[in-house]
Amino acid sequence: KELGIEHEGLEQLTRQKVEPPAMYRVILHNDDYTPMDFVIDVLIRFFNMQYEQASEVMLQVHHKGSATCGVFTAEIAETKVLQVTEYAKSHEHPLLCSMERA
Ligand code: NFA
Repeated sequence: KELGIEHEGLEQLTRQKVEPPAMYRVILHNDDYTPMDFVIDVLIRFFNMQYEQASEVMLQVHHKGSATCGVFTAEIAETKVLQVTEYAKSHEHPLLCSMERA
């Protein structure tokens, strides 16, 4: 129990047959109105980036139309999308954040 072994089936104890979790890219999309500094703030605040990396990703979104901010399991990716969407709306910016299966 202490090692969590009680919860594993005999099959998983005898051979490694556990699928890795599905992963999702979280995408930021360009628009004409959200300030660059705000996008950098979002990347630092919700995607744990340093200023330099946040600036690079922001410019990638600005120039290419979109960019991946990170790759996460479904529950984490959903939370990031909700947090970014809520944060942008609360600051009255149209910044769009979405997720897609990696
Ligand atoms: N295109 C926005 C501007 O010129 C900046 C931006 C970058 C917006 C990345 C959204 C995402 N102010």
